[in-house]
Amino acid sequence: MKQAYFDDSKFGKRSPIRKTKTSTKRTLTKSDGVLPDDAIDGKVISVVGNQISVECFFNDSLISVDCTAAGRVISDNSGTLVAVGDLVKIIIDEKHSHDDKTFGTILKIETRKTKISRIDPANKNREQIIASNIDKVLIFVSAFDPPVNPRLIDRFVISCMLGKVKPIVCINKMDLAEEDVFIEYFEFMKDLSVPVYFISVLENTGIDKLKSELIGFETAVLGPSGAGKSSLLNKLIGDEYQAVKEVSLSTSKGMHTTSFSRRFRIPEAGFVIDTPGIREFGIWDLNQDELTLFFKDFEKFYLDCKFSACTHTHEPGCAVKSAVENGLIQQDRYDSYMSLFASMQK
Ligand SMILES: Nc1nc2c(ncn2[C@@H]2O[C@H](COP(=O)(O)OP(=O)(O)OP(=O)(O)O)[C@@H](O)[C@H]2O)c(=O)[nH]1
Ligand SMILES: [Mg+2]
Ligand SMILES: [Zn+2]
Repeated sequence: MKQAYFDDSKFGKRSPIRKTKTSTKRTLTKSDGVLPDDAIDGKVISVVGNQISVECFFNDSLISVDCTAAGRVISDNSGTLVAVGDLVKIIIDEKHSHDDKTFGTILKIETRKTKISRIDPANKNREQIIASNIDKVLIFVSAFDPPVNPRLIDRFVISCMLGKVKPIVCINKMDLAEEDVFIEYFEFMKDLSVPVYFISVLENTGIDKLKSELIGFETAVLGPSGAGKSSLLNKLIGDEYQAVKEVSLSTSKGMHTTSFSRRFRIPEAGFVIDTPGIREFGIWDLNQDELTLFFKDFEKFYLDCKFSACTHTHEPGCAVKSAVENGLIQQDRYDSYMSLFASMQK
């Protein structure tokens, strides 16, 4: 009989341990923490409150383990303690496990290689990790109902760059929109090296091209509620997805709205993470002086600004502002810059 345990005495004062119950304070530095011999590697596939589903190999088979975090967890990550995509060390609680369910405890969270995060809407001083260790983020919006929100897309793109993740933009519900207008509008994304796909899940157009961007990669799908994220994943994944949907339906009073993030295997290869609709998206950890670096489409203009430290907000002789006046930069794009600039700390 082995019990999930964690021996505090193995860690010195400078250990990167995060208390999970009594404190959210970080005390994170290097440590030579030793884990129990029977700790195994796993990957977080969903987090619902403090119920964490971890996939791992145990007795030569791939299983899903229902985990909770230990009272103290080793992690040198910032923000949310456990996020979908995290690589973890767990120990299986054999005493309480049975044929149908395996339980376990998370002892350690490995350093996140990439992430997509935002300012926690419930606490502006905290970083909320939406997904970690992903290759790409599919910024998924619809042309209509809900309409495109260019500022939200710009924020997602910047956060991807900060989190070392490749952004891809997808505009769904093109069955309801004029294609030419949208294609022209998103031209500037070329300067940012961000691919843009125009699709209709309903009419099954553009899906194959988009799919080839996802196969073999780990991708988080993010966007506003109702854009059609789950409809797309339903199409890409099929049966496994349906099974989860049935479960969430019974708990959400018949609504189709996704209420928690979950990782799914793409049958051909790779993974996608379905996430709940996002209403607010505040960029974590970016200050005003760095903002222009993320507006690469402004680059060909701002070298000509009169002042080298031009912020492109009020200065005379600003080449960015002239480009906006001459229609070389879209007004929307500039408004996006201004709105972000105003929302940021110096
Ligand atoms: N016209 C049209 N409707 C679509 C298309 N794709 C999805 N829808 C509809 O849009 C609605 C929302 O779809 P969902 O897939 O639940 O949207 P979601 O992005 O997962 O929403 P949340 O889970 O709330 O974040 C559903 O009624 C879909 O049938 C499309 O290509 N065209
Ligand atoms: Mg959904
Ligand atoms: Zn300027």
